[in-house]
Amino acid sequence: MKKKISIIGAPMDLGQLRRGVDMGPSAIRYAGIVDRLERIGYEVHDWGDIQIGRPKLVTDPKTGLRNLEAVVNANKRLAEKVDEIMENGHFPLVLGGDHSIAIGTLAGVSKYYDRLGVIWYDAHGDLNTVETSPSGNIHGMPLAASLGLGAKELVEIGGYSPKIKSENIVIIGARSLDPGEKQLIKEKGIKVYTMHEIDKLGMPRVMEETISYLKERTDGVHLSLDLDALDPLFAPGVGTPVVGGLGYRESNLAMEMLAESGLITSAEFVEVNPILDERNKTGILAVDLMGSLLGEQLL
Ligand code: 6HN
Ligand code: MN
Ligand code: MN
Ligand code: MN
Repeated sequence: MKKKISIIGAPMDLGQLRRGVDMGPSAIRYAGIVDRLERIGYEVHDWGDIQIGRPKLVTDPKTGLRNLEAVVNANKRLAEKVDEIMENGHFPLVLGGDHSIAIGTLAGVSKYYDRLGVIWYDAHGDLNTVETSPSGNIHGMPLAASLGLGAKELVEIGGYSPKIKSENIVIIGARSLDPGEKQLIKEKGIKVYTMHEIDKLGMPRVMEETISYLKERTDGVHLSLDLDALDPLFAPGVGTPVVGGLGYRESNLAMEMLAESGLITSAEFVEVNPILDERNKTGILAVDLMGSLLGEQLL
């Protein structure tokens, strides 16, 4: 893993309906991310936040898509910043914001790899398109958009498509998939560890399999971690909580195994909503997970 980390905040809340997730980057900073990474031994550069603005909330009457233009513009800015971080040879660590920002992160990262892998650690698949979305919320679409599916404006962010291939994705923690997402997963043969497989196999086996699967087929791996992958008991500060989720130690172990593997080349932590949180519990959890991912040792 690289010795220099660049942090960029994407205070985006336009990809869904619960206000407050725009404060996620602040909550994560106040939970001490910079100190934490410096103590591990990294040189940490905090690039601050990209501008989102305060546009009027809109829903397209034809497609049902919410705040498309604003989400596209912010993701273009994020993609440029992440690209610049990559150009400097630093490890990009993106703080969300709702999960729609993954489109911009991947647009910035993916052109540096021929075969970028993605670990999507999430209760959801985020594989909806205009046709399949039950909500019109773009935070339910970033993985589809990165595969080249869905609204053209989302797919073309960064000026190229697709950013990733379906065979280079591993989804971990899924327990709330919409009918169209299930169909797409089957059609494309996307590798998914739902809670059922995780319960049965245990996290160590799931991570061993994930790591060897991605190691043999990719030349870089992005971790997109949605805090709602964890059970709401541990991560109450998220906009779309789903019961029956991943545990605290289970998730730290997953991160520690990724650290040992040396596989991860960029990461984002999304959906921390301080308004819904309990005393920054979810922000602090995010920082714990980042520490584990980036090689913090218990002894
Ligand atoms: N997330 N599948 C639902 C939708 O509206 O498309 C929920 C999406 C949640 C997205 O948590 O990042
Ligand atoms: Mn998500
Ligand atoms: Mn690429
Ligand atoms: Mn989610």
